[in-house]
Amino acid sequence: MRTGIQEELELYMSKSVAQASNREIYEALLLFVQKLAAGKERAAGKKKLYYISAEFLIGKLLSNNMINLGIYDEVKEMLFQNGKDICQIEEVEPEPSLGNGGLGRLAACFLDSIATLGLPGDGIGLNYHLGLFKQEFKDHLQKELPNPWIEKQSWLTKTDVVYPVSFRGLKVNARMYDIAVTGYHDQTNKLHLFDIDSVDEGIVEDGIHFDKEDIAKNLTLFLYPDDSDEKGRLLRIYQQYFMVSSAAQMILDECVQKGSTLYDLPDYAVIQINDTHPTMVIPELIRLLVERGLDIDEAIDVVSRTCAYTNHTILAEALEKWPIGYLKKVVPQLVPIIEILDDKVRRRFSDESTAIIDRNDTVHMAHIDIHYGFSVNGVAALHTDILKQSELNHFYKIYPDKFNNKTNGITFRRWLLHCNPRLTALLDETIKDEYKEDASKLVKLLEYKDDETVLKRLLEIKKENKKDLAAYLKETQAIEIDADTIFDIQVKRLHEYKRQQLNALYIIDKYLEIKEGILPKTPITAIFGAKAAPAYVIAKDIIHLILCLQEIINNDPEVSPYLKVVMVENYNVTKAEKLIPACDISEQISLASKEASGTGNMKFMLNGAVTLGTEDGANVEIHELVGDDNIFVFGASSDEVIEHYKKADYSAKDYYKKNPKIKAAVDFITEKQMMKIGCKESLERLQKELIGKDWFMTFLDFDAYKKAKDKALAAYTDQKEWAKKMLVNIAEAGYFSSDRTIEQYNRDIWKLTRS
Ligand code: 26Q
Repeated sequence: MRTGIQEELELYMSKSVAQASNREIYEALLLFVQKLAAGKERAAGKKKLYYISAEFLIGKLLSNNMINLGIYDEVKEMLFQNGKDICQIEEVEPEPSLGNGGLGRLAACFLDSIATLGLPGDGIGLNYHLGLFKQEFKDHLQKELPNPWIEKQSWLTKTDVVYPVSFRGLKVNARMYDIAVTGYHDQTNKLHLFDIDSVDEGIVEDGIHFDKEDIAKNLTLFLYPDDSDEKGRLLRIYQQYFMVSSAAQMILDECVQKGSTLYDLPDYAVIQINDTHPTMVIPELIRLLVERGLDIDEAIDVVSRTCAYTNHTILAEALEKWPIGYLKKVVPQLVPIIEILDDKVRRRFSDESTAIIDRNDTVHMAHIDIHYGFSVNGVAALHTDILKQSELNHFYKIYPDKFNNKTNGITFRRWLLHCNPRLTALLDETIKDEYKEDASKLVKLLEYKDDETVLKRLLEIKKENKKDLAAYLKETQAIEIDADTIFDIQVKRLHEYKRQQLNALYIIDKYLEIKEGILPKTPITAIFGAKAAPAYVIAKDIIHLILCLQEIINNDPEVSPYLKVVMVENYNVTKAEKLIPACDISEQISLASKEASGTGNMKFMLNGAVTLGTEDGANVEIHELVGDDNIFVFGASSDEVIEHYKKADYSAKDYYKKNPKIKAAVDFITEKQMMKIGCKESLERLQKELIGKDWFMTFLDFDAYKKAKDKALAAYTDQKEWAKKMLVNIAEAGYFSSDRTIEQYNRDIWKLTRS
């Protein structure tokens, strides 16, 4: 059949598909998909959700949109008939890098599910021109480069909607750009990204350096530029206020247009505040409502019934606190309002720890959200419990009813249908395609637990995916790996609490064992992918360590047949889509109590990897679902860890002295062969940090990690039993669909009616 799609594309391109270049086809498809999405119904209703987030890590959109619009298979076939490969056309699309990691990716999964469920809800964020930096490796070090992603033809639609935003001594215009968010099947929503016309990419010099004070030119240039100095932190406040002031104006406009008197704002709008980054929307809305005639108490009451807050971290250093002086410098108009909010809190509660402005004149953003929002949620059961019982216990005592849990989820459209077509096909054949609408139906796969053919197919699919990944890594990084080895993967942002260093120490230990003649039964390929914040010195040292290990181990002919190390460059959503379907062992080894949820853990599980993890974040819920036989858990519990911090009784040095394996691995970091290729300063600093501090207790779990990992590696040799573990993981992953998460947000917090 010569489809309508082909005709339309050829009209756009003025040439036949067969003769067009991949880029021409990509651009024509983009126009076609945009037109199709524009024709879809917008989810509507009296009340609407506004999901405000400084990050939306949406990934490439072409294939995802085509899947959601139901034309992917048809387009793929049509291209194939014309001698074109859809995968190569996907390669043309740049990935928008509008997020750091989990929090941004979660926002993107949520938009997909909100549209899919037909709920009226839009995303609001910023249009960073150069996004998060692009990572390159040079001399075994991370180098940061700008990552331009906006091309002449892109998914962004420029609108005529413009709002004035005032800073101290500077007034700018915020222009709204829109990206259509297609749901699976018929509904679409929008992602609104605000920007200013005067941004100038020309001010970037030498990597990602630029003049941090030239706000008119740099405001939406990068995602969270370096906040290690005051100028960077001030720029962050400029960005945040720019985002929320535009958002607040837009929300009020839309609500008034729909008939709101503003006194009834909560009937028209619910605002989900994604971590504390958009917190200033609370005082900004109050300010605007007062400007429009409400008295301050009414305004505070209305806003408090409109805003809800999601917490994504318990790490003290990630909880935003700003000196009031910063706010006076950038947004003096908010300061009197924040002072009133603080005053009201102080009148009601004598407990200093719940104040908004503390004794040092520092504003605690989360405290604004908790006092002046109607809901506070954590992102996994354990995380919410820790918030209630320790981290935010003082608030929980005041507002027990505000606290609730919403365990994170992922969209199966991207993280199964799109990234793993082979597994999708097997599921379609076995359990039929009901699971695409209702992820809980995946459990039907359990009926095939003893079906030899299905188990064999699962292993074959994994092998094919591993071969694809091996080919990709050979092409992109000239690294050769073997699909017959175990693919053990840890991909996520580099942070000490995530403990990539624990994995690296294990690798050193294994290297030393192999050198002694103790050989693993199945060879191991240890794969990492991680970006480190540009100013996070120890994180960059850990990347350096892994890159040095990669060079030494892969070039050692005695060791490399049994062990290889790969550090994937510039880990991002696109690379995740290639890595995750090819994984055997999913490394989720954060120090218990520190990883709020994790969402990579869910993506790996869904694609048939077996988790090696601590009882942290959503790993706990994965464990409960799959049972002891289908996961490898290890390490200190969150209670034990919290107790260690309380008593301050963990001493890395004691472990180093008493445990010969730990000592040998840590000593290796600065041994001759490492120093020969590595940077002395960096390796010594890391070693010293580990022995002298090790704030995230790497050594505490070393023995348990080694034992659990060796057990997992041994289990892999029984392929049939392993395939059963894969099957149970896939079957039980339904719970982690973001459709379930969004249903729960809507049931308990948003209360939107479906159109
Ligand atoms: C804070 C202050 C100053 C500068 C930057 C920041 C900052 C920036 C980004 C703080 C936090 C973030 C991002 C946090 C994040 O990604 N959190 C992750 O959220 C996921 C979704 O809920 C969870 O699954 C992860 O466990 C959590 O780490």
